[in-house]
Amino acid sequence: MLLKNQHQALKYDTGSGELKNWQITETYFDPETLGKVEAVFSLGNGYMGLRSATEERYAREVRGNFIAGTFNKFLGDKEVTELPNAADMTEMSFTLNGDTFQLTDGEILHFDRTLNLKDATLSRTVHWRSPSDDEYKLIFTRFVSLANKHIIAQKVAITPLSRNLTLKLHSGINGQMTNTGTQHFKEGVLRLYDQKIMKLEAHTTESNIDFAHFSRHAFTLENSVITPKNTIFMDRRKIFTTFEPETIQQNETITIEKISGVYTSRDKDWKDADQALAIFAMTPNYDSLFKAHRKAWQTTVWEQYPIQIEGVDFDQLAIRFAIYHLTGMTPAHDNRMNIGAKGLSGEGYKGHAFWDTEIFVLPFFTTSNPKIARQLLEYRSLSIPGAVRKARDNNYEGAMFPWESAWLEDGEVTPVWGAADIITGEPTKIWSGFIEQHITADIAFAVWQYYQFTGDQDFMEKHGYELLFATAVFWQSRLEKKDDRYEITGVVGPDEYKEHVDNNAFTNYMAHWNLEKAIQYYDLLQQENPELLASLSAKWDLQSNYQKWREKAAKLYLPQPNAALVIPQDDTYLSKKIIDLTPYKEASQVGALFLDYNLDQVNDMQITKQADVMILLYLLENEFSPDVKQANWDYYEPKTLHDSSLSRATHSILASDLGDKDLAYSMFEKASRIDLGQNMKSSDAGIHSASIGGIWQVVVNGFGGVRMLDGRLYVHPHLPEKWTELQFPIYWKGARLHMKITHDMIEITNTSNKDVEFVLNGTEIVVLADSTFTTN
Ligand code: IFM
Repeated sequence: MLLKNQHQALKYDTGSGELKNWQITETYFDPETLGKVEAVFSLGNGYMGLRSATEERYAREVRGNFIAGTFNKFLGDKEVTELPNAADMTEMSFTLNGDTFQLTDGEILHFDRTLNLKDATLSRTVHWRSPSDDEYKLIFTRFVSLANKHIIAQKVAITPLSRNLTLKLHSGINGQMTNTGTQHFKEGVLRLYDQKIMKLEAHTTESNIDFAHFSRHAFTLENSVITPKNTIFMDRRKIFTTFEPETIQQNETITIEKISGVYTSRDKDWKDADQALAIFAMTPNYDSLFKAHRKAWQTTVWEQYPIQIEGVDFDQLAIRFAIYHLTGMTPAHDNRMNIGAKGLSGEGYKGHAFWDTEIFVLPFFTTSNPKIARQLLEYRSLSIPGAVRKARDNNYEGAMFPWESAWLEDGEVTPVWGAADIITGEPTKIWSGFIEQHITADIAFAVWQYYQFTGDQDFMEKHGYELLFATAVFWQSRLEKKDDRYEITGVVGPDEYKEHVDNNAFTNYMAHWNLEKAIQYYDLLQQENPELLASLSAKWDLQSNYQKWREKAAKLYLPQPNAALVIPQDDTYLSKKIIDLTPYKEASQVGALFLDYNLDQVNDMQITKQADVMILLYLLENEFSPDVKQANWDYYEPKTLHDSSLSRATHSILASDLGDKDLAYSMFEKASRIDLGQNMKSSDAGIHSASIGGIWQVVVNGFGGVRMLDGRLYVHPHLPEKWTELQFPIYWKGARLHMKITHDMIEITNTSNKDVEFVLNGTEIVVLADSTFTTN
């Protein structure tokens, strides 16, 4: 059998010509590392995400098909809402002359599996010798349509190479899927229509969402359509058909198409399963579907975000990989839904949205596709009632956004218990849902960032001002008076290795920023839109809040740099024990520290999980001098394990700001390999959405040097030495700019009909409408 050999599992250079830097190929089959490729090669269109499990099944696979926004809660207090694993429509089992096709049996003479980012297709080529010593060539391709979001299309071509083939195909829809054992569906109707279309209906147990799944098959033998003998088979939550075509001659190729569709009562145009069937029945064949799918990727993704990196092929691939997944993970069709921390590529984090969306992913959309950014922010606006309930339940006012979110009205859905404590043997309590509170300010920050980039006044009037005010109402109620100042005690900051800390610098500064912005926009609306202010005041009691904002913001404690210019991460961090972190920094898996210490012990050491003070220095960068940034980098980075995938991208951007190109690039190299790299255990539970958004930020905000500060656009590139050219688009107040940066010049093309002003390398410039500005 072809198993792990000397070379690396993933190859990045299999695309050539038009496909150069568009392909990732898995080079051998390893039944122990299926999860990595299932997630990293997952296919998605924002409506659904399909893990790339193979057609035939294996013991260690984790099949998954997640439909955005279809959350359900299993019975019991210990359960929280999660995104259920919908019925699997991709399973196919093949019996070839009596041998079941299984790569763990017989011998693999050739294997490759490729994700083509350009066309968003997955393909697999296998040359297999069966246990009976017969050879077969099998080619599998599939895609999840971007043009028709309900559709999965699969094609399999089988050629018997050593003798004629008697084929048996068992294929259908399997609704027996679970989320690691939890079954989220009630049984629904099973039916075969016209001897062709299999249907499986299912209903979520608690949220009562109706699902209708359909599959149909078509067979061709050497280009002629054939109709094999078929036998329908039904079981609990399962409908399959066994197909038995006439004998296939040696070296002839039989091609099987399986077209499947899923529709749910969350769809805005859902009527019932019969209507869904009528729509599915009209779906064209694989080739027509593929044509439309390919065009959709070309026109709505690759032409929309034409980012080019010259100099290092892997880096060009990595930014395309990021954009591929940013597209697949984002429910751009529905503002009642958001982005999960693992996108739609796995069960990890239960499909919940975190600050990952606003701080790590949203900047990509705000800058490159503002319409989608607006929808994502509307989700937060629509979930204000849940945030108000969370505030009330905690004796606060305003909108206290949940650390983890699912349904709009849910409020907090963070699970309370997590991984095992190695000392006590008990589950560790997850405090984030109770006291990781900075997310409320992070959302406000993203609203403002969106507004500054887009100038979208309509959004502000309908959603944005309210979000800024409702969050500030929360903060003023959250602050605690201590002598003559206000503090925020007992929180978890971004560094989740420190629990119940007082005055986490990031939290305090962001809360302060939130209050100041609310004051600023209250003043502005008083002048410019008193009617809107009056209606928001009536809802949020803004008049009395405004006075409190002013008084409390002025007295909110903001930890200042000490004599060594280090900003204390919290009140006690700098007095904690320091240990040698070298073994943990060099460990191949994150979290190695917890093999030696439990969280209580880590709480007492100067060990930081991820960017904490460092992300403060990035988001509020013009509040800190370069000296302070450098001193904090030097102090905190050696104490940071980067145990969260969110960490390295922020560090890379800061290193660019500090002028250390090599450090910035080496941090980028590590960030861009979190999912795409050779660690075959990095992504089993799903890809890392924030890290993927972070890759884009490193390229555009770090190396491209694009920033918005105090409402103005700044560009100050720091091109890595190894790159010869970087090109990317950004939108600024409705104008589309295309940046081309080399080591010798910067060229900015304004394709809009309005002039754009900004600060380029410290100099104010204007790029006139429909024109190109070039430096040198
Ligand atoms: O939001 C993050 C958090 O900052 C670190 N732990 C994982 C979460 C989800 O990605």
